[in-house]
Amino acid sequence: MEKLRAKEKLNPPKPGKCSLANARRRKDWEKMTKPERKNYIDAVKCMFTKPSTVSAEWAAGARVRYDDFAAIHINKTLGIHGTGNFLTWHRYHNWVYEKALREECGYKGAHPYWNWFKYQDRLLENPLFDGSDTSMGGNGAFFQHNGTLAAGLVYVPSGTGGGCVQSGFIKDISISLGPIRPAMDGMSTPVAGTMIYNPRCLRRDLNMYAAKKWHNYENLLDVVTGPHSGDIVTFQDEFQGRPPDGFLGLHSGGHHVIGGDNSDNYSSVVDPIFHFHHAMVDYVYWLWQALHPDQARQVGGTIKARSPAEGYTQRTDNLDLGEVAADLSIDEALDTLDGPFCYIYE
Ligand SMILES: [Cu+2]
Repeated sequence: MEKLRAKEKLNPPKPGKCSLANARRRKDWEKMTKPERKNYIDAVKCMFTKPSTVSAEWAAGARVRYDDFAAIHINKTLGIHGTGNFLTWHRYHNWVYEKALREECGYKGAHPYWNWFKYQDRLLENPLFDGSDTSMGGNGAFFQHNGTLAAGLVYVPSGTGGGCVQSGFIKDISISLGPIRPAMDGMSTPVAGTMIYNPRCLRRDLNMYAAKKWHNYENLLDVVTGPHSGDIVTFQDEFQGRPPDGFLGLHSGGHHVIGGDNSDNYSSVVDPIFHFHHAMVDYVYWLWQALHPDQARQVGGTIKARSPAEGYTQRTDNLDLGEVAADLSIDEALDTLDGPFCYIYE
């Protein structure tokens, strides 16, 4: 915050432009009032009733507006994970979703985030998952299974759920796309094509083993101020996780804290909790940028997941959201107070 203020003194915002004073403030779900949470939930329900806006040729299985955001993530999966555009692509995707909630579905606030660093050993008490009508739904029904093999490499023991979500508004919602590569044992057969319509309930397996192991302050400090914070490549690699070393880290670990449909790299976005998880990923990136002003605009890493064969990410590369939004260059996505964005975290 101090660094942001200092920066603003050097570059005072022009009238009508984004500044710290008029930026939207993204909050911890727990810090939002109940009417604010209900307003958010109503907007998500609306995304599941309005029709999809993308073409059937591109995403045949997309039925409702929500599916558009799942379809583009599925479509781009191999070019947005383990890559140099991971942080900015998900930042842009998250922001376009937030904008749709506001402009198409009556949401009044900024996108909330899931604070990973609380409730790790009592996930069902987290106001996000407590199953009340101001939560994003609770755990899945108990489903006997032998855990999850994250990224095909890291074993995560089963949680206490695994089946269909039983509480909150999510229990009445039907999801359309996926699974494509579910990593949880016993999950329904993957669909044959990535865009096939496969209506079903949403599954979760809330997992305290994963929450305690990866969502801890040690891992946070390591990437924001510690040994893995020095440059963008070191930061983003550690943040995303190193599955070959058995380390899922803050980002991948979080998908396995939710589990079930979230065990699927491609279609994890079918669970609306995805956007809370990625808002938190963005919060940590934003924090890292504020703490490392000299490295904040660095871009590094590869175009295809951890494979230099197709070259390295450049600031001029476009973040491609297909039919969901216009292209945005990585350069325009580096600052949350610039480009199309105007938000901060609190
Ligand atoms: Cu993703």
